[in-house]
Amino acid sequence: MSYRILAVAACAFMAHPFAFMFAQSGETKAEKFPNPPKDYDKKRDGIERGKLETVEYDSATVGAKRKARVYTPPGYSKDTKYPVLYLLHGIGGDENEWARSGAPDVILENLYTDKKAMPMIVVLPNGRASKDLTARDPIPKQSPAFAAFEKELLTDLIPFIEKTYSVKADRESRAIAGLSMGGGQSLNFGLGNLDTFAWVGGFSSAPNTKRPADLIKDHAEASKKLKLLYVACGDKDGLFRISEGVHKMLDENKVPHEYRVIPGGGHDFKVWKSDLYHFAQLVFRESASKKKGTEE
Ligand code: FER
Repeated sequence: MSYRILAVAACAFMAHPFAFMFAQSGETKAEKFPNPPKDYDKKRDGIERGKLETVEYDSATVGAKRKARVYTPPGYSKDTKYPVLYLLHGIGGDENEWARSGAPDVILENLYTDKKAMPMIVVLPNGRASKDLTARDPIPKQSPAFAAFEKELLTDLIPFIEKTYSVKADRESRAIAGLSMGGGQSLNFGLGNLDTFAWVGGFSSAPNTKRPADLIKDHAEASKKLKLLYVACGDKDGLFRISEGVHKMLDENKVPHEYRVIPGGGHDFKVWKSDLYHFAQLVFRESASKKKGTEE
C-alpha cells in the first residue's frame, strides 16, 4: 500500500473511528444487496406495462375524500388475486412522490420481465391523514396527520383497496414500506399491526420512527409473524443512526431481519429506488423468509 493511501486511511480513521466498521459491514452487505444493474430504472422497449391510476376513497377518519395512486401490474386481471404493497412517501411528498421521482412502475416492470418479482398491486397513498394539509404546511402542523394515517390506512384505505381491486386480503399478502418519514410510518404501523402486515420495510427511516424499545411489543411473536423485515440506510445519510438503532434492537432481541447499509448512500432517490429494487425481489416470496432464517 502506498504512503498516500495509508495517510488518507489514517486520517479517515482518526476522523471517524467507526467508519472502518461500517465500511466493512457495508462491503459484506453490498454483496447481498449489490447496486442494481445498469438501466434497472429505465423503460425497456417492447415489454408489457402496468397501469398507474389515481383513485379517490372515502376517509371516515378525516371526513373527506382522499386521493391515492394505484399501480396494477402488466396483465392485471380480475381472475387473479394479487398481493398489495403500500408504499409510502417522505415528509415533503404526497401520493405522487414515488411516481414522480422513484420510477416504481419501471423498476417493477423490468423485474417482472426478468421473473424476479411477484406481480403485485402497489398503493401510493398520501400519508398525511387530513382534509386539507399539504406538503407546504409547516411540519409541526403536519406531524399529527402523519401519525393519524395509521388509523386511516387500516380502517379506510385498505378496505377500499380490497373491495375495489382483485386482491388477496390476508396478512401474508400485505406489505408496507416507505422512505424516510414514510419509512418511520412503515416501521411504526407495520410492526404495530402484525395481524395486518407480514412484510415491512423502512428505507432511510426518519425520526418519526418510534424509539427502538417501543417498536415491537412481543419480539418472539414478531419473529414468528414477520415474513420480511427490511431495514436500510445509506452510511452518508444524516439519519443513519435511526436505522442503526432499529437494527441493534432487532439483533439484541433476535428478530430476523435484513439490514442493508448502502456504502456512500445519501438521503435520496438513488438509494430509495435501489431499496425498492431489492425489497420487491424479496416481498411476497416464500424464499425471503427462508433466507431470513439463515441470516447471520
Ligand atoms: C426529521 C428529519 C427528517 C424529521 C423527519 C425527517 C420528523 C424526514 C425526512 C424525509 O421524509 O425525507 O427530524 O422529523
